[in-house]
Amino acid sequence: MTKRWKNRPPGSNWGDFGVDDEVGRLNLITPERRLAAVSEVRDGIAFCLSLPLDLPGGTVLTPLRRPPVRGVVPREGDNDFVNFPMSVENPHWDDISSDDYVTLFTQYSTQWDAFSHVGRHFDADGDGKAEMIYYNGFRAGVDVVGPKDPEGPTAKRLGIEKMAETCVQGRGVLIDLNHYFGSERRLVNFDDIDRIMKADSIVVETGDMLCFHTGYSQGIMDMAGSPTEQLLHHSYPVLDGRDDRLLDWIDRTGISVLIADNFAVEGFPYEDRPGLSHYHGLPIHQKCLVDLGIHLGEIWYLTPLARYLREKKRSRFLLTAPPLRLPGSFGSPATPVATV
Ligand code: UVW
Repeated sequence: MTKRWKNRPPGSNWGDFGVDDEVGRLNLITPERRLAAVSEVRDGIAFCLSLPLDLPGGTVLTPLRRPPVRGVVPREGDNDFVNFPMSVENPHWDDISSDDYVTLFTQYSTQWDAFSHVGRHFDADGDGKAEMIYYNGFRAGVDVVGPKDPEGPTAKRLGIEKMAETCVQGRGVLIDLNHYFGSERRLVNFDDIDRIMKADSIVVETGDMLCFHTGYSQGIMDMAGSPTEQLLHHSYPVLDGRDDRLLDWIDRTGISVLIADNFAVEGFPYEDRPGLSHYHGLPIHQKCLVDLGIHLGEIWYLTPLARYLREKKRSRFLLTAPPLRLPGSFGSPATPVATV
């Protein structure tokens, strides 16, 4: 394959997993590391780490993403495909059956970000002008195309199906911010995380799938479909993407993916930076999705797992979390499972 870039962003790992790589740090989940993850299963208990996909409810979180709309498939005569008597097709059959369809905003609820979800303006081809690029130098308008493209809208490269094909199974490690910070909105920096990891004896190793529990999704559950602006935008901890030591730590840990139970992992939107003409709106998204090939999981439901782990003085578990194998998609709902 030909290299599609001359310059790679400083601090990025483009090309390190191959010039054509589309799964980034998921390459680090080797068979040996998956076996080590399986050895974390001691009690045989499984946790569903997804919210019901019709939560948070409404469009207060963002008007751009709407709740799922379900419908039923019409069938012969006056019948819908609900409790449909199959004798209509064959008088000898006594079965009944139901089928439905759904219009799903892939990032409305518990979800994964694909690498085609966030890119940036960067001069990768060295012509002196910034172009729009994604992880490993894949290009907007070429590899990720919109509805005006005859094949679009789709990610011809970096679609979420690439992630699904890896199965996304490895060792989960949970850091419990909620235990220390409660429901207070605050930006969590490297020092905060370092302190908590020492207090809770947490070690993160290469290939680990790192989860931050903030309590946000429990807040969503408690509001049962009618969440307030205060809860969704002004409560619970968020990571401080403007802390360079935190960004550096995310890189150095060797984590394969980064997950949180909040909206965007990080504190989006940040305050404006007067005097700067250009800066990242989502620095953790940039570091992870664009520079390092680390998928982000968002709005996961981590509270019951976090409580269990704290009671048992544990932080590790087996995590199985594939997205939908939906070709070309920029993100996907997920129903992750933690086994402890
Ligand atoms: C934001 O929209 C801020 O984050 P994401 O697109 O990853 O959900």
